[in-house]
Amino acid sequence: MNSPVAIVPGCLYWPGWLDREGQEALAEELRHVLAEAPLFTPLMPRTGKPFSVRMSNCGPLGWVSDVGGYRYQETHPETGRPWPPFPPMLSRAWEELAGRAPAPEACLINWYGPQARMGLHQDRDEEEFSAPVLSLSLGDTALFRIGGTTRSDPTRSLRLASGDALLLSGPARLAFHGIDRLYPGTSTLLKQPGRINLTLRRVRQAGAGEIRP
Ligand code: MD3
Ligand code: FE
Repeated sequence: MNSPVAIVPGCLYWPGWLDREGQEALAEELRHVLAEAPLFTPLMPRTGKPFSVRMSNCGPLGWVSDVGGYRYQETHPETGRPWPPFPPMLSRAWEELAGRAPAPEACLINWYGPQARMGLHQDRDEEEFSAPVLSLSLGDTALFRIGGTTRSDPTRSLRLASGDALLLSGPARLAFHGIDRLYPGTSTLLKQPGRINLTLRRVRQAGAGEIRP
């Protein structure tokens, strides 16, 4: 599995966690997920301004955003259907990298076109912050930035390339982070220019029987 690199406390990084063959297999699994749960354009709460990133989800719960707010829900906001199950490679990735944590309940799929970005934010719509978040990147390289738990804390930047894995736990779980830019043309994996980021998350608090010793 290779030793991870610590980026900031609680943020572990596995460059090239998936080789090209693994990336292709995961991209193929995602094509099936996205056929069932098409990408949608989330809107900012209150203002209704569209995100530059398009999104979908798989697993029991999915993260959505519209004028009414941010939330996790069991169905796709446009089709009304339940989210498709986690494809096998995502369950295995959690098993391998997040180990003892309770099972994930949501995987947010972010699709970035060449001009898309994601402003500095915290992920705090979950009820469970003691479980880690696991991120996998596919396609073009992106410039990722992570700081501390206050917006004005100093930040570190990292290029996330296709096949890279990142695990956020402990003090990094509530760190401000974002994507400043893409480097178009840095990967030939996807059939169109752009990038996919997958984030596996625990949403609800785990029951007593679910925490592995
Ligand atoms: C640090 N995604 O989906 S992945 C997100 O590349 C998100 O699409 C970015 O931020 C992307 O919320 C960054 C790395 C990441 C994901 C979740 C985190 C870093 C995180 C949650 C807490 C702290
Ligand atoms: Fe985030």
